Parts: sequence; structure tokens; C-alpha cells
Amino acid sequence: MFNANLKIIITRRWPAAVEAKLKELFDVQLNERDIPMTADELKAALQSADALLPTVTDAITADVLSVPNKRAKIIGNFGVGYNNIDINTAKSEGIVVTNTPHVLTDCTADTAMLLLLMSARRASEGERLIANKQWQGWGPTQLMGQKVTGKTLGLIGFGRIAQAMAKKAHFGFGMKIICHARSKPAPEALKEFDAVYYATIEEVLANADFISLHCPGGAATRHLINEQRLKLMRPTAHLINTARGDVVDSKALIKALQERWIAGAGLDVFEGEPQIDPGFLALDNVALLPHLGSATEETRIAMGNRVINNITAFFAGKEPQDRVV
Ligand code: 8YV
Repeated sequence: MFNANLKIIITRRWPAAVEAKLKELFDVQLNERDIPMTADELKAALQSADALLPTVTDAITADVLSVPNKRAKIIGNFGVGYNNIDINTAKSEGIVVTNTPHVLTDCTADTAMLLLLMSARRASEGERLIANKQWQGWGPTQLMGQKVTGKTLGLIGFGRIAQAMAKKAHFGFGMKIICHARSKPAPEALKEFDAVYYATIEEVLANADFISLHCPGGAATRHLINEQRLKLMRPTAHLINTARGDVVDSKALIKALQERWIAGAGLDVFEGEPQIDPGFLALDNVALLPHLGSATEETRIAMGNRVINNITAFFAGKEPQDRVV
């Protein structure tokens, strides 16, 4: 039921169906320009709205959250990762934060699998050959990549998205699964994919043909994959990142790809995105996607609906299902 007293600010354009649903429920302010709001605009939004609904492109910093005279009581993040929000300050300022888990699990894992296949089979190089009108015809040694079926996939992190990736890789491509996570997964979770847990990242890096990153972003995982660790990977191995850009030291990865310490990489996320280190653009052995992890119509609508459920519950005095703090 429409409540004119509750003002909601959405920082970016969302799928039309979800915006329409929000408008039926609340007094909604859209960002018609669909460009990320400035820090001052975000502060003003916290002062004028009851709920702010941001995305990964909005830096909800301690400074933004500390603005005086806030009206906002809840931040309903459109995304499962919430490293764009200073959670500690939100908590101390008494602002509830929610995210959108589950609904994007499969699509993000699909993107990881897509990048794994693109990198292994040199798909970006092949497409560039055709797009640049340089293809002279089939050749017995042209663009030979690495076989995926039956190889070993190393997962860093073993949460929902990692497990969805394990399922696709193990049952779809007959891959052996090895993994490392901060805490050892339950034996049943490992058994489902015959997965082997290693106590250190180093062991996973050294024993896999493909490494896929599935840990959260933020200070604790910044540059988790650095020069030293990249050197542990096999020269035929590929690194896949659909998590957060800053989990990987970009400069070290560019060096690793240039000097062929590893065979290739598939990246959906970047340090300081949308800026991309020009070093990546000069490389052949990297597949680059513009943060498409959850970008399907079904998932983006489901993410919006998840946010609606969270704020609706909150305003009804109930606990939102995806409360982070
Ligand atoms: C989103 C993501 O597209 O949910 C996440 O953490 O990285 C992506 O699926 C993005 O975060 C939207 O805010």
C-alpha cells in the first residue's frame, strides 16, 4: 500500500518493473541521469530520504554517513557485496544496512565460468582477430588454448557463488575441485563436489589449473593475490576474478601475464573501476568484462525485489531478511 510519508532515493536507474513497484509503495526519487551521485548528493540524500538504495558505484564512506541531521534509517544496497559501504560507521550511526544475497548466485557463477572458458580457449583473442579483419583462415596451430574438461579448479572462498561455480565445473565439465576459505567448510558441502580443502591459499594456487576468486572485497582481502602468490601458480594456469578488483594486485597480475608466469586471466572486476589499468588493454592473454556478474534481466529484477522486501519489512517494524548491520 502506498505510503506518501516514506521517501526513498534510488541512486541509479533500476529495471523498469522494479522502479514501478517501488513507486506503488513509496514516494520515490529516481536518478534520471543514471550517473553515480557525488558525495554531497549522497549526503543530501541521507538527509532527505527515509531509505537510500545505492549500488556498487556509490561510495557510502564514513564521511558521507557522518553527515548531520540524517533522516535515513536504512540503506538497502542493490548487490550482495557491500564493500562500497563503511559498515562500521553505518552501525555507529544507527543505520541498518541490507544486501541482496542468493538471487545473483547462479548468474555470477555463470560469469566466472564464462571467463574461465574465454581465457582457457583464448576467445577474446579470436574475436579480436575477426573484428580486426585479420583472420586468414583456419590453421592447425592457430590460437591453441587449454582444455577445460577434467582439469582442476581452485576456489578461493567457498561461499554461495563459489559453490555454484563448483557445481557447474564439477558436474558440467568433470573438473576436480580444490579450495581454501577463511574457515573450513562443512564436510557435507565439500563432499557434494568431491572437493578437497587446503589449509592455505598457497597450496590451492600451486595445485590448480584454474583459480577463481570468490571472497568479499575490503581491507582484509586487499591484494590477497599478489606477486608472490601469482608466482606459485602453474605457467599453464588461469586466474578468474568475479569478486572485487582490489582482491588482486593489478600491477602484479599485468607483470605475471606479460612475463607468462601464468597463461591467462579472466576479469569482471577491477581496482578503481571503471578505470582500467592500461596495462591490461595491451595484453592478449586476458579476457575483460565490464562488471557483468549479475547482469541478466531475471537477476537484476530479483535483486530489486529483494531490496523492496528488505525495506518493506524494515518499515513494517520487522527484521529485514538480508540485514548486514
Ligand atoms: C552487482 C556485484 O552488479 O552484487 C554484487 O556484489 O558485484 C554485482 O552483482 C553490483 O554490486 C550492483 O551494485
